Amino acid sequence: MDKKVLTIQDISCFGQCSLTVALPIISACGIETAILPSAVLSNHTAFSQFTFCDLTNEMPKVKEGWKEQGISFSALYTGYLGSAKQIAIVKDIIADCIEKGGPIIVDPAMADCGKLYKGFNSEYVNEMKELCAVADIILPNITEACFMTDTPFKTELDKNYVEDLLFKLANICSGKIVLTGVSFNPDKNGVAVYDNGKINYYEHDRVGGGSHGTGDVYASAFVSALMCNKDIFTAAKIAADFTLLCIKNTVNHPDHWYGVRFEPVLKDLIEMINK
Ligand code: PXL
Repeated sequence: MDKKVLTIQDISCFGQCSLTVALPIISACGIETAILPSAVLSNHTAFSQFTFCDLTNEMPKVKEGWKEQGISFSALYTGYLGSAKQIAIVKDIIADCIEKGGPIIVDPAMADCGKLYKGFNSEYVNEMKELCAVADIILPNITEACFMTDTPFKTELDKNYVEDLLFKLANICSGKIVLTGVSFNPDKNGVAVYDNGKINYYEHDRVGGGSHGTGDVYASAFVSALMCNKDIFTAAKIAADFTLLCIKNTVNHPDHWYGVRFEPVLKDLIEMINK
């Protein structure tokens, strides 16, 4: 049977993040993608204003409907969740709708640049740690890793700091870790992959001064590559190369500050995955 991924995150109607990024990217890579929206926003929360319709109460009804009809998925990928209460609901979905052994991939999308996104607090961080505990793979950025491990956030990183973060995360989550935004030099960016006590790094050029929505593009490309049978380090590397291509395709468009122009380079992702 074909693989089916379920992704749970918000719909920001405008702004190229969460589901409006995950659905096109994973589908374009040939993987059937089902969605469960956690909230509907007019646009993401980096804009000065946004509407927010919380779908927490709808989610258990959707899950029950799927359970009754025997609908299940081969993998789960979660991103931005609308409330701390949703984390318990996601755990029920894992129990009832994800096939045994299907990878649970959690992007604890809640913070960046040393700060939590608007609307999140320490209760949400604690609940997110609980979700990471049941994940097979987590994809935090440095800020999220700091919040989850009570580590002071730093902008200048060294290997000791990164490895300390990874070992602390490994105490919270029994799975593998792909830590993003690992940069030891202002001209470079990269990822560190923790797998059973071993750490591997992938470094690439840094372009531009930071873009919105790249965490979601990264996680979606990672899930796509993983579902196409790439190993975790190769998937992490492909996702980094694709995200960099998206950033290169956006830096000369200052009006496009809210997300990255990923659509014209989707074909490059498909090529990298099929190589
Ligand atoms: O890209 C992460 C993200 C997802 N969803 C919403 C957001 C953000 C980041 O700001 O606000 C609603």
